Amino acid sequence: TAPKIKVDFNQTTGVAVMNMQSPPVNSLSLDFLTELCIAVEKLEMDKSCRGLILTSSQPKVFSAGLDIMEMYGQSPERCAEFWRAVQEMWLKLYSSNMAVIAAINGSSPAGGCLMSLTCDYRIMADNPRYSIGLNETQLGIVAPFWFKDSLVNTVGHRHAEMGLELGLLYSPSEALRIGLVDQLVPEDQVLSTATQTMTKWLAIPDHARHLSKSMMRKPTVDKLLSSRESDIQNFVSFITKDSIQKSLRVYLEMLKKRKG
Ligand code: CO8
Repeated sequence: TAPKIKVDFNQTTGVAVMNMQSPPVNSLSLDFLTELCIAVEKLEMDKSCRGLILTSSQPKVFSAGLDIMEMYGQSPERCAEFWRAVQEMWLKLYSSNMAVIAAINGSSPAGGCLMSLTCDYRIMADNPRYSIGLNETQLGIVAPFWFKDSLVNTVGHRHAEMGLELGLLYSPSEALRIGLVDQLVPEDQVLSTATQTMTKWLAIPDHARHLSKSMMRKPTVDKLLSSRESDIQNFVSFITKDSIQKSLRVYLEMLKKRKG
């Protein structure tokens, strides 16, 4: 099968661009997450790689979030394996020593938003058709505490509370206003702006930036590290409930109907 992640590493600048290229919408399947984690780990171990830009090769979509088919009609064992991979993706990106910039060139709901939240800086295409947010409640599911923590750490308690309860998907300008993204640029400048911005982040001595990042993020990371297994159990028992499976089915049908 075709690779779902394409990495372009520029030796001269020390910056890697990670393109998500899993049609149609870069949904985060177990295979996708496994590939992504391996790619991040490789770059993390390469001391010459100091910056990472996350972006999408798919038109109009950064990432549609977790692959709903991984949560629908699957065995508890498979759900547990999937959830561990979601945790691993978050842990790797959120605690990366690299400067990580999200070049959000399309919609970024739920898990796509989570992935953006792990980055140090977010640049989004200024296209009102795109949206970003943790919309889990709209699917009848609930974002776990570390999704919530990532959001609180970025937009503060009040916007996180309202956004999570209502499952809000924000337009780029609303996202900028609440600080969910840091900058809006025309669609064709997202990647070039990310590259320019990276220069500024890499001008800071690595050790000082690492320690500052770690100081800000370690308590959030440690919280998940110390409760990984119970978080998996919570997910599995929640997602395999008949009522939740029914909500997911209704949502999937809505997605298909809305089409065309
Ligand atoms: N998973 C699986 N398939 C998906 C997903 C997804 N997340 N998103 C879209 N698809 C499928 C569609 O069903 C469609 O399939 P088909 O071609 O067979 O009909 C295909 O991808 C293309 O989708 P669209 O036609 O909708 O493409 P558009 O370009 O019009 O729109 C969007 C792109 C905006 C990304 C749109 O597809 C969308 O809104 N998708 C749903 C996004 C979403 O709500 N994701 C939430 C996933 S849940 C999550 O990430 C966190 C869960 C936390 C766990 C909670 C603990 C219990």
